[in-house]
Amino acid sequence: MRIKTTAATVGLLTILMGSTAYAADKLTYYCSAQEDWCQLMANGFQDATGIKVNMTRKSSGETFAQVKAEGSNPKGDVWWGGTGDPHLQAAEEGLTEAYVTPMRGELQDWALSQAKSAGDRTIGIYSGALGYGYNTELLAKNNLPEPSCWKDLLKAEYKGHVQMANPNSSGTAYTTLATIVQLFGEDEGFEFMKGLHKNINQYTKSGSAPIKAAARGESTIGIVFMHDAVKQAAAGFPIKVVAPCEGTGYEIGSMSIIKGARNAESAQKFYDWALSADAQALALKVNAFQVPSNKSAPTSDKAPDLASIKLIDYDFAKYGSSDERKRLLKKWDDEVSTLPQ
Ligand code: S7P
Repeated sequence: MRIKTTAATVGLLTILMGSTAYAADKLTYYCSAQEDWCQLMANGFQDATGIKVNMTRKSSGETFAQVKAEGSNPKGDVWWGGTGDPHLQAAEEGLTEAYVTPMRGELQDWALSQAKSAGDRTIGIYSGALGYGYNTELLAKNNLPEPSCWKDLLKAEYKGHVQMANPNSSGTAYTTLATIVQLFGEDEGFEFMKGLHKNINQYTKSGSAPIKAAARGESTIGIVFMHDAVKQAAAGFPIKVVAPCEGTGYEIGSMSIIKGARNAESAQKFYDWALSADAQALALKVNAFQVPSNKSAPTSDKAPDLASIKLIDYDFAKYGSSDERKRLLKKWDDEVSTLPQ
């Protein structure tokens, strides 16, 4: 058969070829780490590949909700950063795509075990321990004792001085809730959350906001990942970082390709690049002090030393499961957040 070349067919071919090339050259990237790191990763990938990146930053729980809401008409291609639990939930709910990266040989075991428990629908990109930080000047000004344990935060003298995020929107705060339940058991853990509620001045949307408020002197104590508190101290704010004496939980910050991604090829390229030592080295440019998952990526001596922190054996499979995350969040909503302060 001979195709008659007309201006119309040439036009159509140009549009089709153009749109194919264009589809391979862009990436819609959802990011749940700190804004400055998200932006640096977007620019770094764009510079390394020429692929145009459109980035949106939201907290972990919020991004999960967005990916779920868009499930029947996905708009995002890759979700990078944020705590692992909502990534695991997304994997279980079939919202993300399995992908076996050729970068596996360069990664820490904990990054691979995250992938294994999700049937390769997610993977670990960094790790970090939960704790809290406080403003040393405000503490002294208010004649408050130095806290060093989780249970210290329940003391009546800290009323109105403690800030944490809302566990529905924030992966950091969900990690806090799951950590307290694992440390003290569910009944005592919820009693702890109720006691803590009396001292909370605000539940923020974003997980790192409480330590930024402490750094600015707007609040005294912020429950956050320790690396987020170190970042404020490294910026020169009077923040002391605490690894709670009873022990603490930790995160495996994760990355997932969104099911039905319109730019699947770009998403896989981003995934492989983000696991490289060079891409992970970018973290230090923005004082992101998590432990990188690539064994050759550099770390800072300012970063919390996970080996010297009493870490619990955080049950990622259980607390990242859809039923358990929904159940705990509903219980916190019903039994804690509604209590008077
Ligand atoms: O990049 C810092 C960090 O703490 O942010 C992530 C966090 O989940 C995002 O904030 P939300 O708590 O608001 O979800 C962590 O994964 C990461 O370590």
